[in-house]
Amino acid sequence: MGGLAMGTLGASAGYSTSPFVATDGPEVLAADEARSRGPVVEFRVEARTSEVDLGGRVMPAWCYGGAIPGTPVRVKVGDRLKATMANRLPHETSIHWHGIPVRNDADGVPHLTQEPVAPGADYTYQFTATHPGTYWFHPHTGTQLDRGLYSPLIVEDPNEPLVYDNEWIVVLDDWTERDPDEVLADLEKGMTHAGMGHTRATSNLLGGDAGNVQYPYFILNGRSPADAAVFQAKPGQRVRIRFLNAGSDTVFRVAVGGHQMQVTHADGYAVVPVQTDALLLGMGERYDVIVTLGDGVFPLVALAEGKNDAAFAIIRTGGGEAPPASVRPAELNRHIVSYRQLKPAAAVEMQSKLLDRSIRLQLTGSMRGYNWGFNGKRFDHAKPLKNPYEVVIGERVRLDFINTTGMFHPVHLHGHTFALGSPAGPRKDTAIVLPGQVLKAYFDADNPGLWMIHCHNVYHAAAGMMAVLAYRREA
Ligand SMILES: [Cu+2]
Repeated sequence: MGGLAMGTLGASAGYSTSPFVATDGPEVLAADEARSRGPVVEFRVEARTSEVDLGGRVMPAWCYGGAIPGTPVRVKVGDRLKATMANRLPHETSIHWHGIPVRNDADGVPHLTQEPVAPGADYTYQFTATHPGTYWFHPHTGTQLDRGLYSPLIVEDPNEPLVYDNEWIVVLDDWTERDPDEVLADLEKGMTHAGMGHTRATSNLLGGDAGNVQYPYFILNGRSPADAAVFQAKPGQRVRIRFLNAGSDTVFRVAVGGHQMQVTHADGYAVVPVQTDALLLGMGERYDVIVTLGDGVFPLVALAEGKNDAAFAIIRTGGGEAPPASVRPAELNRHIVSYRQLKPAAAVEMQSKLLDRSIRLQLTGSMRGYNWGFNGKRFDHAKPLKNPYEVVIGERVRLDFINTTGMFHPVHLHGHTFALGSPAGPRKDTAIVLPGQVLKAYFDADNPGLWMIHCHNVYHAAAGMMAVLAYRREA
């Protein structure tokens, strides 16, 4: 147990001599104090090896609590979480709470915000659930996420303004029996599409190259199409669906046959409701939608973009034959809501303020060298503070992601939620940058610490497309 006794790492990161705040420094503690506090809610997460049944095929996996996805954790906004992770894996690990502006020393980045948790050890994270929404947690070590370690984290709002009858969580993932570390080694050797032979995954929606890894399975709530989940409801009911892409190398295009979806939240933050036929989810992205259900049996299809396969579930409100897993509803090829069409709800719109700092982050690298990075530099996992990007507390900051590569990248910022495109844009923590595109992400530097910026393709991140955003100590 060492969750709160973090002084050593802060010191080894050089609190007394470093120009940057320590992960448990006074600025970090002051920001944490200022956040709303509810009751302490304790829970325990066991990371362990297991076997999962993906519809008749039993395969080894690493997961939280022995299941894929791990059992969703539900808390209320303002709750002060005290989460103990028991590491029963044969490897060191940690947990990152994706999308939550945690206290910096609870962010779960090994060698940056904590020392890795050794096999057999426990570690306690403490942070406040500051904002309602759909979040999730996963490791931040190498390719561990692709072994099945992920779980939804739902922060409920006691004054929830949305009205609905049912709520479903839909977690999407790409799955292979291969050891992800071997897949990464193949990619680093220059096998440009590991396991894919000469097949290239391509998608116009993603500007070309749609992924590097061949997955034999695409799973929805841990189930392959052969053993699809069945969601039950009554005709006319309004259901809130929380979609989460926990995949490592796959974008999903999602639709419900015979239905439109009303998008209500992006990455946990409310948007002005907008109707769409389909959604595109990059790795790490979440959308909440409301669907008013018809009478019958309907397919929920999550196309693995560019990969000629899909994850699948069935929605049943009445009698009739279930559609086959091969069905491809017309909605998939109709309107797909774009970032531009998303507007933040008034309550979560960023206030206008003069820009204090912009940080240029050119996305660099190629499949051939597998040398993914920012500004030509690959992240050095052993020396995370080697080339940090600096901010000062209180600044309005803009990150300019400039994709000079031939491939899309879902970029993710820890500890903050940004406004996408302009300060009036939707609030998100993860967004796809297409090849040749520039994506601007505005945020307020209000959560001091050392935070990762990285691509959420776990293979790209492991290969080096990561950087650290470091708050300077106040003079
Ligand atoms: Cu990437």
